[in-house]
Amino acid sequence: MDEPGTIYFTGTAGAGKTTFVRAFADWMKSAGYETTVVNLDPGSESTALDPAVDVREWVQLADVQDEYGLGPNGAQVAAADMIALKVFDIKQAIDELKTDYVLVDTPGQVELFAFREASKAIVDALSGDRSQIAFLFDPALARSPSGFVSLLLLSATVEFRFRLPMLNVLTKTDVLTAEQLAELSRWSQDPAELYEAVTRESPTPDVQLATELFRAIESVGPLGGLLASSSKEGTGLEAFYQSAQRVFGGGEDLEPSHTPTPE
Ligand SMILES: Nc1nc2c(ncn2[C@@H]2O[C@H](COP(=O)(O)OP(=O)(O)O)[C@@H](O)[C@H]2O)c(=O)[nH]1
Ligand SMILES: [Mg+2]
Repeated sequence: MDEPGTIYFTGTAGAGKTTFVRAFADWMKSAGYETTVVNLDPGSESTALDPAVDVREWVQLADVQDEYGLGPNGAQVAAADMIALKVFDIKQAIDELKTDYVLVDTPGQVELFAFREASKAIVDALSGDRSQIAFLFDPALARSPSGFVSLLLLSATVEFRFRLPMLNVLTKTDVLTAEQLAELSRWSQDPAELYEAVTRESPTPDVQLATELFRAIESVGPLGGLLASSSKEGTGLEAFYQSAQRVFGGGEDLEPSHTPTPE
């Protein structure tokens, strides 16, 4: 069997990573595909995710805090390094399940995944080249032009750090009006529209900074479009699968491992 394809889900705290991983795993199952859900957050308190492989089996944030007398942030940093030491055990647990797709939920705060050397070591050891990263855009931030640009830059930073294919996903579209959604879609496709919105938002824009940032955004190219989804309403999950599959398989569809559930 080929190495499974692994998707890491990242984005700002509360962007909807854990909820999306669960919704997407359920959609995959109903479509007849097997996935392995992995929790990489040692401090996760979510009961909804139900991961098949859970890093908390090896490293628990509360224990790291107690043992080393650290606060939650210090403990997360220490825990990331401890997880890197356990990565071969984690990989073995994933490999034993032999599924085509591995979905990895990462710690709540994006910087823990994006800026720790340990994360790169973990990604290399778990999945090597058969990896991609889904960067989730929270509408609470993405709704304003400056928030949107900040998320694009953050996504580009993650891409720069990991050098892996990125899928940008807008979550929680159920909280947006149709007009807001259409506007975000235009911003994601047309830098000129976004530039215009940014300069409109701020009465005295720092023109030079905005112009330089836009040049960077255009040339690194994270404006490849934004997949819209709502985990609550179950929308955008099939489109996400198709985009992810294009990256992994060059477009070929997986063979369902069991009969899809009828709608
Ligand atoms: N309305 C709505 N809320 C959502 C959706 N997805 C997640 N949420 C809520 O957003 C909050 C953060 O979600 P969570 O998955 O824990 O985010 P994470 O920190 O990125 O893992 C929770 O209160 C979720 O219930 C969605 O599609 N629609
Ligand atoms: Mg989470």
